[in-house]
Amino acid sequence: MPLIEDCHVISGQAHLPARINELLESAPITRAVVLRERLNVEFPVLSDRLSRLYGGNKNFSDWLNQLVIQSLHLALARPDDLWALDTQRASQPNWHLQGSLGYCAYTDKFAGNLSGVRQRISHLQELGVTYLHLLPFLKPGTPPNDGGFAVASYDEVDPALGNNQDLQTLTKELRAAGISLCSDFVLNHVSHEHKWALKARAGDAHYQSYFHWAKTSEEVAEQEKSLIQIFPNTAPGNFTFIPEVKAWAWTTFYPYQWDLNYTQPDVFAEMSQSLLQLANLGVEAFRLDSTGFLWKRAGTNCMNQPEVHWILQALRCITNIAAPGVLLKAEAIMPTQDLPPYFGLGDTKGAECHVAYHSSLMSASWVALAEENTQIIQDVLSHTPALPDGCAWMTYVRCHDDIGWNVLRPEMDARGADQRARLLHASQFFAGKVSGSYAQGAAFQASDPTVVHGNNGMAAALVGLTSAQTPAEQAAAKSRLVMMQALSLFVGGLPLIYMGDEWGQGNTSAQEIAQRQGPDGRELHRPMFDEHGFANRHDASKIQGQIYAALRAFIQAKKQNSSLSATHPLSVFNTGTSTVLGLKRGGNVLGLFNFSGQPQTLSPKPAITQNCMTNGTDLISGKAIDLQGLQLAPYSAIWLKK
Ligand code: OTU
Repeated sequence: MPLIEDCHVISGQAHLPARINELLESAPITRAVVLRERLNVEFPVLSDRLSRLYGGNKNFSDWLNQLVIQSLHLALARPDDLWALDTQRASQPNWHLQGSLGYCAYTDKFAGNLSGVRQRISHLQELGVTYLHLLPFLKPGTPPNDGGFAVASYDEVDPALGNNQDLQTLTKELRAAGISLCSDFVLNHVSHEHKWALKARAGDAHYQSYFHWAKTSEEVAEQEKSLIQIFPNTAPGNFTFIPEVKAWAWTTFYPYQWDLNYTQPDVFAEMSQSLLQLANLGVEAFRLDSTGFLWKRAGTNCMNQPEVHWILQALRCITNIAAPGVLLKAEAIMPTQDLPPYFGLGDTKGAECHVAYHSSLMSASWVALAEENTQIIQDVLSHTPALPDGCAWMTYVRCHDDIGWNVLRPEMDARGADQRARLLHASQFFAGKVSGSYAQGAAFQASDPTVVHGNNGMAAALVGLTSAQTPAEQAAAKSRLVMMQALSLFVGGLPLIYMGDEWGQGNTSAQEIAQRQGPDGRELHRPMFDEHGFANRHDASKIQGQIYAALRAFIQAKKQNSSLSATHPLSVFNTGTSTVLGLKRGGNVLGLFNFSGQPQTLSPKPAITQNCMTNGTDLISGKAIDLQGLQLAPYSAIWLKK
């Protein structure tokens, strides 16, 4: 693809349009010099990606220049401390990979409001958190609003949680404590109460072009043929009739979430500027919600289209220009093979997101637990490539969404036509519908009992902690929970712990769910943070204290041993039995994860010696370990170093 005409790179210097040069000449010299350096690198790439998307529009060059100028104004307005952070991070591309730990919470359920979160900073520090993802805190539409994922204004904090000043104060305090704040950036859709949607509804043709419309029911039916359903029970279909417009708005998620039309360049321009404004309030990371859906192409499932990657790469260029310390995280809940492009690997090569959720690994670890067999994890890892410098997987055991099973279809299909039944089994297992199941979760969005979709429930409920009747059952549940977390910690560049999982909080009570707006099954794992359970976290006689201590030991081991860092390559270690997953980090660290409820003895010598690691020191107990004949307790995780 050609670069646009007015941008040539002459001996390492991008030739910048006159208006951009004028702005830089009038800017304070120290910032102007740095911005010019950044533009030298980023402007050619930005021009290229945006010309692929919008180059056919007649005012493209003016539009592009305007976008860059607005971004430069925001770069010039960037507070000094954030500007300094940008500079520091630019020289350390792996800054977010050193001993990182994420934590994810709802502001209201965790701490009341944004100011309340400040009172929790010591709790986060005690756990070792370096990255805090607060679920949507921008002004949402009137409930139901999909837990805030229907945003009515990207420029203001939800008044129920505070104001922009509170956000700025919080980000500063977190930063001083070594914690980066991550905000959701819901860029696929807006609330039907967002001003663009209101104007579109009122007949404004410009704002109507911000959305996708189907004019007839036949057109809707035709499109639906190739689309999937995200919420088949609570929001069937992908279109919603808007009487004022006499057309159907494209609504992939809930009817009140209108998908944005990224063929309209103003949508890209407005969203990218909102992101930079939030970055200037101190938000250090953005979770780019539902990125897979950003581009529609008739006749396809409208997921992961190449244009999605041009959009994200252009966004990366803009942050690299105006806020390079900011981290972009792709929330693309997609099969393993579709994930590498979000890091800029594959056909759509180019710098893209720094982090992406490894949802396949998450779902696979739950299937493995239900099956007491780790084959599916090994299959997923074999499709997981090494990442470019500065990139990391976000690993996790649970989050605010359901565990989606369909991301594992490709791995199952590759094993045989009958293998998808394993996903149905896992789903029923975690819904507590299989005999012998200890789980107290629930199926999500599956009206037909033979169709698998997702499962809800807090980790503690899924591993059997809340159903445990005896000390032995409780101990087994605790081991399952800690092992699952130890796996996430071992694999992740940026492992994420979901609110309450650090001490084993259970599901939201039925009573509490009944009081909430909207019939969404995911409320099951969105409880109010339980102060009583939390207060037991240092009490070794209580299960909460035991979980917390065991988890912290792994967190500390990871922080203290740089050889566990995700900058070292990960490979599968053949343990000789598929009930025990073996993973190697670099050349001298090994993780063993026994997914079976039975003790396992590692015996087959050839498998172990082939792996060139026969002994080591247990990173938790400090004891010397010989792999030959090693006894692994049920559901145990062992990390050892040669
Ligand atoms: C994301 O999720 C959010 O995490 C959900 O909480 C929102 O409901 C949704 O977007 C809409 O904003 O498809 O690729 O439970 O995994 O909806 C992103 C289903 C998504 C989620 C799915 C999801």
